[in-house]
Amino acid sequence: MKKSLFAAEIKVAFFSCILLLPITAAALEAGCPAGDLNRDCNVNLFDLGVLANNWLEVEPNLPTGTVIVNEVMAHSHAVAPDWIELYNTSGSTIDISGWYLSDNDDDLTSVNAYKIPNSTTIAPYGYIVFYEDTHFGAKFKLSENGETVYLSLSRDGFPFAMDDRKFGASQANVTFGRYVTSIGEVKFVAMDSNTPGSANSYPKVGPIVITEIMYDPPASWGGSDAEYIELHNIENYSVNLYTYDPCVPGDVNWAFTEGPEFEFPYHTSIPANGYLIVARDTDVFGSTYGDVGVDVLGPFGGGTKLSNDGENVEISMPGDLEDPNNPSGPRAYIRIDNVRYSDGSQHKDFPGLDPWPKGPDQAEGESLQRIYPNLFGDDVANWKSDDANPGE
Ligand SMILES: [Ca+2]
Ligand SMILES: [Ca+2]
Ligand SMILES: [Ca+2]
Ligand SMILES: [Ca+2]
Repeated sequence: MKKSLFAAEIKVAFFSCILLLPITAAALEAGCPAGDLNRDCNVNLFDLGVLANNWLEVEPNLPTGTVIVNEVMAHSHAVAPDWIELYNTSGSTIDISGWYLSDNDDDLTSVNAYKIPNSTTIAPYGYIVFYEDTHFGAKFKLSENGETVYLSLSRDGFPFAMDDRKFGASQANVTFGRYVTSIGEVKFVAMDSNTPGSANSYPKVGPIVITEIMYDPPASWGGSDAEYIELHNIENYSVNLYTYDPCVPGDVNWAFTEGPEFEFPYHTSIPANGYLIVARDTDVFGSTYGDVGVDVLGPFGGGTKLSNDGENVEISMPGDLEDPNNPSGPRAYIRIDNVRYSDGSQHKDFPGLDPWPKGPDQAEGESLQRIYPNLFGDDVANWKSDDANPGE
């Protein structure tokens, strides 16, 4: 009831204030759409909430994003609680008494939202951690298969979302945390170590990383049939691209969960510090590049190709079945590595200048190559264009 009243009231506000949209400098800098007021690069109900907040000139008059969801543990050890870390991005102490944590955007501030106790403040540039067992667990629990955490407050019965962070399925005892790339993109990714109450660690990298993407091979090589992805094991031990699930017979395979369709065949592994190629067409790969000295798997499924504009390529390991009693039903996958590459000319995604190298997009035999396998992969600063070198 309150929600529909809220929406109707906001609509009036939206149309009467349409010329006064307070587009934030941060949103423009980040290349987010006009109308994105809470810096999440989406235009949705939360932005209307921000607009209403500005229009009504009610408390708290705190810009959204001042206090943020900074790190989340959603898959703790059996006896340890899950937790949510908040960070105060400002130089002022902020009173968050009566604010809410929730995992449901239909219920930001009511029955299943956790209300932060009175006299709760966060110091300038400080952290605060809320635990499942002593704080929010009676209201909601975090899913190890991934979901969204919302930080909100309520004014006059209306919810205002201050920040939200979506995260994927998590490995046991691995947190998701906020990480800002070289060009200012905010990522919420698996962390190398857990840091409740302090600055986040570097992202978790490996054991398997994407090191080369040949997305636009020359026509004389076979065009898209000569596409491939190179994977690299950065560890000093062999890594199996399959896992055992007690709920199903046999093993469950790793797969590309974004990009070309491909599930790794039975008992694939990558040797210590070794490489593996996944080719769109293994015959064309062999005739084009010869024997590269490492295993070459393929083809991509369903006729899929690597986009010549750019896309997200993501390799994942199997997580839990959504329903343990239905072994053939849907399953969560845990991201191991990904890169959202571009071809250097997608100005719609990168207003001004697309920073990705143009070389791989020229169909002249260059590919996109990771510079440092041990550093975070989903950042343009870690990629260059160079002559194809599959298998090394
Ligand atoms: Ca932290
Ligand atoms: Ca292509
Ligand atoms: Ca292109
Ligand atoms: Ca290579």
